[in-house]
Amino acid sequence: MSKYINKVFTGLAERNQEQFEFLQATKEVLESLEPVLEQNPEYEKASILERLVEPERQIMFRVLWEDDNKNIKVNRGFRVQFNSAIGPYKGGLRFHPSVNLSIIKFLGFEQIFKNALTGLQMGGAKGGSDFNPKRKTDEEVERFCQSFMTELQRHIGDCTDIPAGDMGVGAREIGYLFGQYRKLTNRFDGALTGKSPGWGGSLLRPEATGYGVVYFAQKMLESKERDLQNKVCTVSGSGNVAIYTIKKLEEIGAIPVTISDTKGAIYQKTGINLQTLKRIKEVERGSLEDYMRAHPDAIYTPIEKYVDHRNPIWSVPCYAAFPSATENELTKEDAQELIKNGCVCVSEGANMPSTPGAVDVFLRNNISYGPSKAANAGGVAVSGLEMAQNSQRQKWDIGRVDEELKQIMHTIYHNANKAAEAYGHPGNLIFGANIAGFIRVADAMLAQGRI
Ligand code: NDP
Ligand code: 2IT
Repeated sequence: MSKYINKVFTGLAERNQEQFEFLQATKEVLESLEPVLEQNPEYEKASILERLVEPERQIMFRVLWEDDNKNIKVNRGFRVQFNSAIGPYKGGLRFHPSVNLSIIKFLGFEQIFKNALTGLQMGGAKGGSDFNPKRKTDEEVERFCQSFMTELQRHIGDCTDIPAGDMGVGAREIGYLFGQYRKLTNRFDGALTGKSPGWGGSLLRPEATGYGVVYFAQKMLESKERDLQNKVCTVSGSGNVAIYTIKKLEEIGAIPVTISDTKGAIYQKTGINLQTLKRIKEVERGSLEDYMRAHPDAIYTPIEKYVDHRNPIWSVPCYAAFPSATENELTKEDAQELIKNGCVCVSEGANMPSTPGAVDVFLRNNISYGPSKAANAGGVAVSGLEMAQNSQRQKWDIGRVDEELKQIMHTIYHNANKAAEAYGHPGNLIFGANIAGFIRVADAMLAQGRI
């Protein structure tokens, strides 16, 4: 770390003690910017780093709702509007009991660079709540979403800030949130993305993150004259990102053999059955224990049986791995195990799923490693396309959206690769993605003055 970067990070760490995820994400980005700052002293002169790590606005609010027994419940709501130099704030909402300011800030910070990489006009933001949608009735989720939006609506808008889904926020939640937004503002506009295609949503938005992760992996492998055809792949998670990663992998002839959730992990040698998975997770909102009833040939390991708390998925020999559950789910030991068993590619669906130790192992072994802010940008990219369709009051056909998504993922790969090379770290896409995203945002900040 250079003296300037070290000073910025030390100050940040002092001001944000205990925000471990936020400091992990900022440290990784700041470290990779050293060669850029050396060659471009104007960034330091304009204190771009100090400005970049401080959110433009952070909103925290009380969310009061009634459960089905008329008990009053109180949750905490968040929206961190991190940076709007290249477009209105944009990023998902996460409903999960683990949500706190550190997690929302790390996700919002990552979103700045991810959104810049898409080439679209979107700033970075993230929000959510520590509300747990699990085992809640539809009516309870509806009341929570209405209360959450009663506050959030004053801070968002199609030219200001455009939230979408993330963990725990899917089509059902976006529906309730949009209904309340429309009622309170008297506007039908594109202030949320991930809407249903029947009322303003884009085709392919549900599939976009998972499809994009696979397109990115294909691009990385193509540069080494490799592909995924007939290759065994491991996937973690079993939500939106995991499901559509698996769907695309099947479509291109790869064999995804694992899934996991908060209760355990499944290994099915012959390949995961997408229909069963979709039924359990999208319709019944159940757990993977139920998967075994339909597929007794699969192997289920409940979380209590994990050895040393390690997910058994990463010990399954595979050609490519797609971590798609949550942050820091893949450790240094998992990474070593993957490499030992012949894995040549990791494309990250979740945000920051690999610990710094795991990333280090991937880089030292020179595998094709697609960091989350590049590899999973397909979701927000199609959100950006949904915004474009809403502004035009038009609906594009699925072929057009898929073609644009593919193009965007390919461009992200090329730009990250080019930046990594230009700044002395050829092949290192974590450097490349951070640098390419940074330059676009930093130049916009410079051009727009001292604000
Ligand atoms: P979902 O809520 O649809 O699914 C999350 C999945 O991960 C569930 O299967 C959940 O299990 C599992 N999970 C969550 N926490 C843990 C944990 N601590 N240990 C093991 N499993 C866990 O979320 P998404 O698929 O949308 O999001 C997954 C990841 O992808 C997140 O990191 C998110 O930020 C990222 N992402 C999402 C995008 C999107 O468009 N949705 C876009 C880009 C990134 P269970 O079913 O038991 O709850
Ligand atoms: O992490 C992410 O990129 C998302 N959850 C998607 C955000 C969006 O605005 O579509």
